Amino acid sequence: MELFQFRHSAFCEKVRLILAAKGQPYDVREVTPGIGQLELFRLSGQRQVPVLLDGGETIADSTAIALHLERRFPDPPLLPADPAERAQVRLLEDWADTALAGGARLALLQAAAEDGALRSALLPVATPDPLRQIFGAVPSDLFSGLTPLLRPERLQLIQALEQLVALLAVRPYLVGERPTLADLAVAAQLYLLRFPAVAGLDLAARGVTGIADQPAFEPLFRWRDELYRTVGRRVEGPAAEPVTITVD
Ligand SMILES: N[C@@H](CCC(=O)N[C@@H](CS)C(=O)NCC(=O)O)C(=O)O
Repeated sequence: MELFQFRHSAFCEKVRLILAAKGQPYDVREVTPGIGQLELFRLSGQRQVPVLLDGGETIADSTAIALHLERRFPDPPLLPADPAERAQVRLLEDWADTALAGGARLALLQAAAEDGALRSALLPVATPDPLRQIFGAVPSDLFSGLTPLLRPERLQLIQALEQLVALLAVRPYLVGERPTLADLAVAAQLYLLRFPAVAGLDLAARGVTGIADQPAFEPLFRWRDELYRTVGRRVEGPAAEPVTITVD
């Protein structure tokens, strides 16, 4: 299988977590933003990552990929057999992919606006060093207009994280006694709030100030790190060189 991805995309991380949980090997194809996406469009009929190539099949969208992998590799199951639990998992996955994803993305945008080093660490792998330095050095006040806009979303995000902490204080996983797609979808979005070790040396353990370093959220990130160990999501080798996709 081949995964077309952006390295620091939470939706791509969701697919990488699912592939790890299923114990399936895959190759990573790092898509160059812009030009690579045009070619991705020719390949998949849309321009977003993740896209999974599996034999002759091209699957776009992390949920479609999750369902495909669940059918093809049913063991271990990431969707419970019990219909009510399964429904809970699907609802939580959808919440993670929408509300949580939106809040986490905005919070990271705000953090990157305030922190040049974080900004340059997040650039695509292909970015040449001089450009990376310039991007990191852009004065923070150029971005400061963002801050007031983000306040309600940030409050909503903090409240959601508090609910997750409360849930996970009394149970090992969000639904049932073993990891499900709900856990992986939530953990994938937490990637943006505090980067796990797999994000690489420049980013590991950094994240959104006020969340990544907030003691109240420590149990949530510990749960996330433990989940990575449980499903076997490990640090990959050196970051894949970006590939410009060619489609015949
Ligand atoms: N619903 C999609 C969302 C995928 C998505 O938002 N991908 C982003 C990266 S995190 C993307 O490709 N953005 C580039 C663009 O929209 O042009 C999924 O679950 O896979």
